[in-house]
Amino acid sequence: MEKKLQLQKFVVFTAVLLFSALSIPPAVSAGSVQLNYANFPPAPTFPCVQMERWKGEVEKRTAGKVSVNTFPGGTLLDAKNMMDGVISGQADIGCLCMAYQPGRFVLTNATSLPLGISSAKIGSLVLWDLYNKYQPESFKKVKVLTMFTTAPANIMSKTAVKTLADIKGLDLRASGGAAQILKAWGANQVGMPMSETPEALQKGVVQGLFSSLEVMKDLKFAEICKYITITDTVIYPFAVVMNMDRWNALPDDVKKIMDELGPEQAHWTGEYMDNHVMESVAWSRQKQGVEIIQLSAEEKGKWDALLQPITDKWIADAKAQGFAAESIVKDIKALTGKYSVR
Ligand code: DTR
Repeated sequence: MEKKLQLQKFVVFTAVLLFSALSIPPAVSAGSVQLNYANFPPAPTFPCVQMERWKGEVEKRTAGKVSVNTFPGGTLLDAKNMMDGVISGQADIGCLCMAYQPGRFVLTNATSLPLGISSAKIGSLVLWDLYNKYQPESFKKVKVLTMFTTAPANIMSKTAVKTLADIKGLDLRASGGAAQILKAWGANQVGMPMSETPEALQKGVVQGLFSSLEVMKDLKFAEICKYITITDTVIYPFAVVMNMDRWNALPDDVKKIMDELGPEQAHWTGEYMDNHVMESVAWSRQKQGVEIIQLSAEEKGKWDALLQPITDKWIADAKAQGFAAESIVKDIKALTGKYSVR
């Protein structure tokens, strides 16, 4: 009798266990595909804002089939390891600033030449078209999910810069193509990724920086740099890349959604960046007492004249490496014209 009861209890117990196991949704119900997305700068900066927007859109459009875990602030991959870290699969997706490896992304970095791209939106559309036209070798090992650019770069400094004499010998942090520009103006260019800049400014390693102005607010540089000199010079190209095996393993409908999102994300990020620069400048003036310096027409003429040889030098160097350098520059100018009149 006792034994029979025990057996009955066992059967009921097993049945309950089986039933509940079958009715519990699988552990990965948040998304059957989980992707890790690495980014190098801190969360409030624009590369991370666009990352969260992309994550939101992908999760929404795939109805939860894909979930994206984001890693801002270099917690998964830092600025200089981004491309190789994605190629080797340390992260599934990574966001990189091409200027940090100028020799690696020669073709797309040509958008950083002083060619008169006046906004992040125009820059992003130009870059996306340029990439698709030339399909550069440097991105062959990854799937490119989107590309976008910053707004034009300006000088943010602790002391006022109104003339070439003021910038002479000034230690300014900048990356990539901007190095040649600052050198041409006589500054002492100090190269480092944006992620290292707050500390360098605080410690006095540099007296300012050259970049797009949204960082005055996002990284609170306005608390240290009380002057902005408007030069509206170069934009910086960025790419969001995905590990090729992870991409190939995605279901076709997910691939389609991500492909459609590519140009849309470029456009969204460009617009976000342009609007955010305006907010940042207004905040810097109103809340931080930052002075905005406009160079006089005569002074600006002198500054621009010093930049003219830079594009010619890029053409000569890129040609020597086998790039269709003249056509690339011609295309950038034509695309800039096309998107500027919209
Ligand atoms: N101008 C480049 C890229 C850049 C501009 N804003 C941000 C914010 C966060 C990271 C990178 C950038 C630069 O100076 O590094």
